[in-house]
Amino acid sequence: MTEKKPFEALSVETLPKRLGGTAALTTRIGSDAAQWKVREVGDGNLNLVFIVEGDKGAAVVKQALPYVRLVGDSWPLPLKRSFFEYHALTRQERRAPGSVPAIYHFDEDQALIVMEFLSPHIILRRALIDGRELPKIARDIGLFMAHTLFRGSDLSMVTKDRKADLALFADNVELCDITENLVFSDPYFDAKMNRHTNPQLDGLVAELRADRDLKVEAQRLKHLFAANAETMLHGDLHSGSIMVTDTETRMIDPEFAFYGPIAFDVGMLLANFWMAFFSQRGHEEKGSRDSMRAYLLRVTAETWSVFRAEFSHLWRTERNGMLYQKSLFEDQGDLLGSEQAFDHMLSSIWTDLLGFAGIEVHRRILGLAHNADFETIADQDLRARCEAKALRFGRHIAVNRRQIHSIDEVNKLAALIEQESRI
Ligand code: SR1
Ligand code: MG
Repeated sequence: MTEKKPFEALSVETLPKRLGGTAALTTRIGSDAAQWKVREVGDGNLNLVFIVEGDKGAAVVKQALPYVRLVGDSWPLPLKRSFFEYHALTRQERRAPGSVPAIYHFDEDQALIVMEFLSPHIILRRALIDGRELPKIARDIGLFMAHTLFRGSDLSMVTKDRKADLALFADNVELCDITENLVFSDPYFDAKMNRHTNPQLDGLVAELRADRDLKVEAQRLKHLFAANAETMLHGDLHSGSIMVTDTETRMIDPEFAFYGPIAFDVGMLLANFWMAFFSQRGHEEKGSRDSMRAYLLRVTAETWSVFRAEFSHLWRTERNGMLYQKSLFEDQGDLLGSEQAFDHMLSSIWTDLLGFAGIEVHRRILGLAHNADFETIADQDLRARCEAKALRFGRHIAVNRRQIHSIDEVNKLAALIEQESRI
């Protein structure tokens, strides 16, 4: 039996010595660890991320810390999130081949994953801030969501396997707790770690925190998030969790994975496109972003349309799980029954994703974890104007989600709010 070593955080200095004997790494990047070049590049809220280059190639080493990096050791966070990330990545690769980085090695005790170095990929959020119109993201992300969300559910999986996974990911308690508080509750009261652009947004923030309909809706969505264990979610699918080139899209960082509602991943993702849209006004130093704004609205429409079409295709071709069995519908010649059931399901996903999207917009402007889309706007008044529009948009789609029936309707609303001048 190999001896269990106590956890120790890696550093640029210690990494070559500690991982120099790891065959999964040395065979790919070169065995002379003394020659490795190591950089720590983690810019997320939680973990260490190293790029390690050797004479044969490069790899990424991601290591969890026993606390929230953004806040420090006053907020402990279990290392086991690395275990959930590893298991989520292996499932995503099976369900949506080629959509996540290849995994070379996992060390549970050291909470570290060695994976493919994606180059020349950059973080999608950065690309959108820079005004890059990437041609493939809508299609790639729409397909990724349809494949992972359908194939991780009772529509597709053997029920015994799904229940085993449900139990496995149910232990990702602390990361769910972060979402439950930071996304669904903290933005709507004066929680300790909240911050917002002040004093410019003070009035609007007070208005939103006094908005009974909004608070009730946020709690109904939290209830759905906590109780509707429908599929294995990525759990944190925002534009900072996606790496892109003009021709490739990869999803990273599924450490928040757990069994929850299909609409959560889709809503969070679309919210990040809508936030990118509202933030463009703050990035016009080098010229108008009209074209970028139009592009972003097209991307939301195309992502939803690709997701819907692929989900429908999987419904017809891969519905082999215990839900809505073919024996009740297609096998009896009742194609209309199958379509009726599908329409119900899709319509719930649509209504719920609007709610999750609205709430995600709010938490990125009112809570602890903000977005670079807005944060990099140096002029505070301009930033507040962009944020205020996004906040009003988020409130509208969350509270009125049952009365909104198409993505065009949502995008028209976004375009209208974008034209407003009030704060
Ligand atoms: C304390 S963690 C804050 C946020 O960072 C992660 O990326 C998640 O989005 C989480 O809500
Ligand atoms: Mg992350």
